[in-house]
Amino acid sequence: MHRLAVMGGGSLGLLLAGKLAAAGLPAELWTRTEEQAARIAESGLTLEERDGSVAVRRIEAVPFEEVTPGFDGIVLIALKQTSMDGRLLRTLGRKLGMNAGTVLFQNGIGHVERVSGALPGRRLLAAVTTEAALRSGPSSVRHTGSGETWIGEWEPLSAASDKNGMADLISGVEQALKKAGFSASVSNEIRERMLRKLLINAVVNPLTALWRVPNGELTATPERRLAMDALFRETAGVLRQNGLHGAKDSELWEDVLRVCRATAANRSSMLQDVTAGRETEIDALNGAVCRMAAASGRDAPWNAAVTALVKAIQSPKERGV
Ligand code: KPL
Repeated sequence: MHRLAVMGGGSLGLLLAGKLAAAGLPAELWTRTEEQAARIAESGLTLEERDGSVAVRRIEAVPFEEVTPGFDGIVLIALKQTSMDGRLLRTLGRKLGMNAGTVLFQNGIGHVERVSGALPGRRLLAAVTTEAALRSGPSSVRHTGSGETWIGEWEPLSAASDKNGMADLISGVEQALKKAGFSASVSNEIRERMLRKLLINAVVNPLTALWRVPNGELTATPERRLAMDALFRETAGVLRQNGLHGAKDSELWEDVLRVCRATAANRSSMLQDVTAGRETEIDALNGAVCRMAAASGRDAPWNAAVTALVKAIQSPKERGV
């Protein structure tokens, strides 16, 4: 069995780590701070399941800087795009051995290229998940919405790639996620999945953050639905020019509504960031849509507006300006 590590002690990272540990898998958690690792070492990781049951799981928690170089297992990276700066990627490059496999769970796009550039020769998978979780403290998390997780190779294998190694990584990740109780499947079209998820996030995240409502309340009034619909149409149009194909607009719209229903009580990751005074992923979501639109010579006024408005929520102090 592969050694497993979850990198990132936010909502998704704690959920993944807690559920892998609950399934008895050999998982450890890499945190960004020493304080969080110490807290989890002391009191365990508290996981509240969908049915309301609560259990404390023991899991080895290690501050990322102290991870022993040469890790050759599978690392599930559950950090926000905003945390994945050049310094962190260089450190990751030193921590991972040449046989390590990496799975990227970030929202948005652009991260796979950046990470693969920083980890030459390592096997890399992208993951898309619609699981929802809420971190209630440094060592506790609530599973607030069950979703689907897809994993897949970013680029089709070249003739020179290690096909066996890649197949082993894919099945190792799929089995571990399933054993942990997630609905996981392998996708041969992970870029399409990422674009579909980007469309969901580009509608749900900024609007929930601006209106300060849980996902289920986005559709509560005709006025909100009007804004959702406008942002959806514009974003879908831009993404269609950038590789999104295969599904009709009505199916994509149904995807958005399904996520709002399935995660009705959940506060989106962007709303959580805004209320905690953290930097948001707006640049990797609606900002990325604006950049794609500009590259194909079109405007994306709704995306530009929500990007500007979300950025303006943060106070100068929080932004370090
Ligand atoms: O991915 C999410 C997020 O909050 O970032 C959704 C699916 C919208 C769940 O809240």
